[in-house]
Amino acid sequence: MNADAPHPADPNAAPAASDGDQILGREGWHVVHLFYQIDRTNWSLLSDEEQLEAKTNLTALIQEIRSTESTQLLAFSMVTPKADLAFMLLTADLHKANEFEKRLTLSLGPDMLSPVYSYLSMTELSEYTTTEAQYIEQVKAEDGLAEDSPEMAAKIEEFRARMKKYNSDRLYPNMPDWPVMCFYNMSKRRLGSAIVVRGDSSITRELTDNWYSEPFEERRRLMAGHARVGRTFAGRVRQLVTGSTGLDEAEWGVTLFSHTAQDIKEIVYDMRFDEASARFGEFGEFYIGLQMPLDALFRRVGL
Ligand code: 76R
Repeated sequence: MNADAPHPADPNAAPAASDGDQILGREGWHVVHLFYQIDRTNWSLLSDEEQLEAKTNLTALIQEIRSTESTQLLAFSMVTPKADLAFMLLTADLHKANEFEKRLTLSLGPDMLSPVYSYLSMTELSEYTTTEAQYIEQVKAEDGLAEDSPEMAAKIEEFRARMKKYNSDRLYPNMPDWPVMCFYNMSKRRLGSAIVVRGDSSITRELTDNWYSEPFEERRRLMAGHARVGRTFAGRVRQLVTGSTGLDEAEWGVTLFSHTAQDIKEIVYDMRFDEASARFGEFGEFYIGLQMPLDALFRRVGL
């Protein structure tokens, strides 16, 4: 190669284009799940020094991303050959998400990491959380407190603090370092109406399940049932449900963390019986990964 020829783009060089501009949500973070296969042939063609340099590059990039404000990066060794290696990136600015994603893909050199699956979503608040007015009604009914009593004022104060923390945990989650990660996408069924031809040849139109045609109160009731099942896994499963309607293939990304694969299997199984999932749940492919320190991860995936 001509020594004067321009160098191939340094994957770790910061790009100029997005600097200064930011694409932020009104609230919350962008979330990108990235799944890669390692090209074993290309990797084996590198010398020991080149392999070491490539790994040093990737390590430096991961550290840079992890030290970026309002940004988290998790790395996984994937179980089963659907993918070898995966990252989950949470960051405020979509330009940053895009930049980091491109640089991660090139971090070991060209054609070393081939994307096999990816998912773009955003953290979001739930539509169905209890409002202050609902909470007041609940306390009035359950504890018999008057609306203007000091006890009620204290309860409301407590409720506000709890909701503030709860909402902030949903929008700006602190991701756990629990070893087992499960990712899949999910949509709520929307079949609309169907024409049904009866045995006597009469034709009728029957409404079939469509989440988006259900009234809000019904959706809220269903989600409350869903949350009740979820809470039986408190301490065993941590979940982050991120919205992806209009951003990717399905309507949500579901990321679960646990200490054993069995807990994942059990929560997903139990949820299937809950009306919200039984009637309305539609699921994409499941990906299971293991979270571990980088040096162990590199060894595990054969880098
Ligand atoms: O966030 C909350 O705790 C409030 C209640 C709640 C909402 C609004 C909640 C609780 N979820 C909510 C929303 Mn969930 N969740 C899933 C799956 O595999 C399946 O069948 C479903 C995949 C799991 C395993 C899970 C776990 N959840 C949602 C939504 C958005 C629906 C919408 O907005 O229309 C989806 C797609 C979804 C899916 N959920 C919980 C859990 C768990 C463990 C909880 C309890 C959390 C806790 O109280 O600690």
